Amino acid sequence: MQRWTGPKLTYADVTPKAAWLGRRAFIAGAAALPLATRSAAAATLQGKTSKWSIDEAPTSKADITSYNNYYEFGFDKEDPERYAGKLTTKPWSVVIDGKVGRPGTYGVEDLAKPGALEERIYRLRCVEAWSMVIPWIGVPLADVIARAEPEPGAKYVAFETVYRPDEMPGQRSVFGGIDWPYVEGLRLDEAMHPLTILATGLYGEPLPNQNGAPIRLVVPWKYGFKSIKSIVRITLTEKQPPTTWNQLQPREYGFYANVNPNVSHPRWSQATERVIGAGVFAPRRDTELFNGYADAVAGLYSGMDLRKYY
Ligand SMILES: Nc1nc2c(c(=O)[nH]1)N[C@H]1C(S)=C(S)[C@@H](COP(=O)(O)O)O[C@H]1N2
Ligand SMILES: [Mo]
Repeated sequence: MQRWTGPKLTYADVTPKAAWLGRRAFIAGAAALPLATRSAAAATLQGKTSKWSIDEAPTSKADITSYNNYYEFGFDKEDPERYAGKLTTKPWSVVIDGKVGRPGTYGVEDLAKPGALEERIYRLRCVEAWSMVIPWIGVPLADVIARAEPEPGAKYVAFETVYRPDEMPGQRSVFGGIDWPYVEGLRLDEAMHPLTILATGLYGEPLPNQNGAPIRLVVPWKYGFKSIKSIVRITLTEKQPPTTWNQLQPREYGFYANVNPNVSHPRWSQATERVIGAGVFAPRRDTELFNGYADAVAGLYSGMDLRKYY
């Protein structure tokens, strides 16, 4: 059996689950286990390695799946893990419509075909000033959009999360003032950028519900709230679509939401971030412009005032 497809080993390929507790545990655990045991723990969702992955140790699977923002299941970080199990994710389809030549309804397996999956190890920076490194499995959004054949008038892409108040307690709550379903959007060129993916897995397994199963957006150079979970509709539009956090607090959350250490949130600095899993005594990390992806994406915003278009 082929255990990896590229020259670079991936964490999902070689890391036994028992050792998914951080880098030191990984090194000690992996070295202590025979090769057969390691391959027995191999991924159930294989993704080809990608040049877009960063070379940083991922946050532990335990932290990635227990410290979440998914307001449909509650406002506390532990709520999504506790309550998201109720969400039915099979079958699941995604409508692609709007300014496209080939609108349609697609199953998740069709949008993210097993043979097309890639592993993308990305930094995730939440607007709340904490960060993780997550080994996603997914496909470039550009490929999905190209199949739908965008029309010349298409300038933006709107995304919508499932609306299912019977399975999502947060959608039954009037607190917080969110107008469900959660919606997000990108400019078409941002959506077509090779870093932008639709993820269906992490750590070599299908996405846990709390992380946005069965399919969610990941845009690593933007604050985490842009990376909308459990998507049921993707619509190409001519006008900039409304987005949930911008509608709720337009002064605090913009449409662009590019990670930027120089533009503070009105209520806190964005200059540094707390690294989840690094321990209570670890220093905060300096936040990087575009979350460290400036070389790849700064060109999308040339000539734009990033203070105005926050
Ligand atoms: N539908 C939906 N998508 C969402 C959210 C949400 O509350 N609802 N939270 C966002 C925020 S604020 C962040 S930081 C990321 C967190 O993703 P993770 O829990 O997989 O780390 O999901 C984003 N996507
Ligand atoms: Mo976030």
